[in-house]
Formats: sequence, C-alpha cells, structure tokens
Amino acid sequence: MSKLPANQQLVAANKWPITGEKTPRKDDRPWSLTISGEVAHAQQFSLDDLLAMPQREFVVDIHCVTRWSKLGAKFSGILVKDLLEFVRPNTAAGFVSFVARSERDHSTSLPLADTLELGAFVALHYEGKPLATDHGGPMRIVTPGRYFYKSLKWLEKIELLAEDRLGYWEADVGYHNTADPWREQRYIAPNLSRQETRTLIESRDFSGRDLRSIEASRRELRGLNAVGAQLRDADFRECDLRDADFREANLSNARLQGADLRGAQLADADLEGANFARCDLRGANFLKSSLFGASFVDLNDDVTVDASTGARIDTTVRFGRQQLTALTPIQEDFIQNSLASAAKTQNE
Ligand SMILES: Nc1nc2c(c(=O)[nH]1)N[C@H]1C(S)=C(S)[C@@H](COP(=O)(O)O)O[C@H]1N2
Ligand SMILES: [Mo]
Repeated sequence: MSKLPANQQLVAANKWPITGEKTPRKDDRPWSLTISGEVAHAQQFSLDDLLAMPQREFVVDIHCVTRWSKLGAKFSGILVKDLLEFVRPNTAAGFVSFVARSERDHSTSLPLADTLELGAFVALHYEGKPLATDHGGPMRIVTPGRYFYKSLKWLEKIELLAEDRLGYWEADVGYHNTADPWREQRYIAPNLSRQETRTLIESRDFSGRDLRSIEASRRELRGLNAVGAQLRDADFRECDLRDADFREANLSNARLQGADLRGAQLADADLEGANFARCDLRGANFLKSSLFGASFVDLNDDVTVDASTGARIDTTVRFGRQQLTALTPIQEDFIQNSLASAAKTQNE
C-alpha cells in the first residue's frame, strides 16, 4: 500500500513547513501543562517534571490538510495515555481538548478513545533536539493518523470533557472533526443550497463572501469577481474562469483542474493545497500568493509526474521567484521546466 494518502505530496526530505500560528503568546511564566476537567485529581506539571519522566520514541508520518506530507518524523516525548494515569479521568470523560498558549487560545480536540488508540503524545524533542519554537516547542501534541491540525503547538492545557468542544480549525474554518487522511476527511460538507449556488453563479459576484466548498464545476464564470472571497475546498474543475479576479481570496485546497484561467488575477491569494493540473494559466498573475502544497501537475502512483496533466504555463504567467520554493520539488521542477522551455521557444 502507498504510504501517502490520496492527494498528498511529499515535501523535500530536509523541509518541514510552518503552518498556522507562527509563535506562542508572549508570557513570562515558565511553561507548564495543566490537566483538568472530568478527572479525579487535576494536576499541573512543569516542563522539568515532564522532561524527567521516561521518554518514548515515536516515528510519525505527518499529513497536513493543505496536502503536504512528511514521512518518518522522529519525535520523543510522553503518551497522553501515560499522563492520564496521574489524573485518572472520570467515567463521564468522553473527549480531550488540547489548549495552546497562543494569542487566540488555539485548541483542538479528540474523542478520548481515539486519543488512546492513536497514541497521541506530548512531543518534547524532534530528531534528538528540543522541539523548535515555531514547530510548537517546548511542547506540542502529536496525533498520529490524523491530519496535522489535530497536533496542537505550544500545549498548555489538557481538559477532559463530557461533551466535545470543537477547536479553532474545526469550528471557525470548517475542517473535518475526525480528520482521517486515509478517508480524506478534510472539510465538513458544504452548507449552501443548490438554489443559492445557482443565484450566486448567475450574479458572477463572489466578492467577500464565505462560499467554502461551493460546487461550481463546469460553469461559465468568465470575469468572475471573487476578490477576498472565502473559497476553501471550492470545486471549479473545468470552469471558464478567464480574467476572473481572485485577489486576496482564500482558495486553499480548491479544485481547479482543467479550468481556463487565462488572464486571471490570483495575486495575494491563499492557494495552499489548490490543484491547477490541466489549467490554462497563460497571462495569470500569481504574485505574492501562498503556494504551500499547491499542484500544477498530477502525479502517478504518488511519485512520478503525469505529464499529460500539466498546467499550460508560459512566460506570461507571473510568479515571484521566491514563491516557488514553497512548492514540493516535483511541482517546482514542473514550473521551472515549463518556463524554461517557453523562454527557449520564444527565442527561436
Ligand atoms: N497552537 C496552534 N497549533 C497548531 C496550529 C495553529 O495554528 N496553532 N495549526 C495546526 C496546523 S493546521 C498544522 S498543519 C500544524 C502545523 O505544524 P508545523 O507548523 O509544526 O508544521 O500545526 C497545527 N497546530
Ligand atoms: Mo494544517
């Protein structure tokens, strides 16, 4: 069986992208972990307490919902299961909420049974060194077998709950609460009715609206105004999107395969995990868009390029040089090769 779930791509071996919040909340108190809620004995552990406990080693395949994966990451730390032995959950405890020391008190949650079965753990070291701050150091949760948004950075509190409390990505952004990459559970189902969708498509004005997961494939949407629109997970496959304006829109994980995007504006857009395979991109502007995990060609068996699916790219497509380094090596090569061969044809 492939080690990569559907629609994931490997980052370069030495790369580990930083996703979501970049820094913890400024706070002078020393780091500690409080475990409370539906437990017999709430308890607080200092960072030193945790470091003094027996450390286990873990090898984890990381799968980010924005389609990048990193296999075989080596962590060490302590199983949540082992920490729960100290506090002894009540029979009422059905869920575990992890809360971060971060500006927005970022959180995520898991059913207690999944926490134990999947072997969620508190990571303190990565590849033998203390976990770096931008990756959640000094301590983060790592949940093997779930999209990486279930792996909370800067862990400060674990609360045992009788009812689930949705986390930031799950409640505010619409990410799937189970998050199993092998079942591709990225988003909850769309919440727009067919009638609403039809009216919107006819108006060709999506600007500033929340239309995540909108189903708009095969539509004629030439000149669409989608400035600043929320279009995560949108389906625009095979659309006519010539001269469409997606500036500052969020198209993360959007499916655009086969769309005609000639002359489209994608400047400052969030394009993380978006798929542009088979698109005609001539004259499109990608300046300052975020391209982590984006695709411009599909892969066979997760590893080799399927050239027939490559986007049409020539020297009229505008990319910032630095921008392309956010792509996986295969995608970056595909674009560089397309640009080089287009430049060569031009000079002949
Ligand atoms: N506190 C906190 N934890 C977080 C996030 C966040 O924004 N804040 N983002 C999540 C998401 S969406 C991902 S993919 C991973 C990214 O971890 P990394 O930056 O170490 O790659 O952290 C998860 N944990
Ligand atoms: Mo993520």
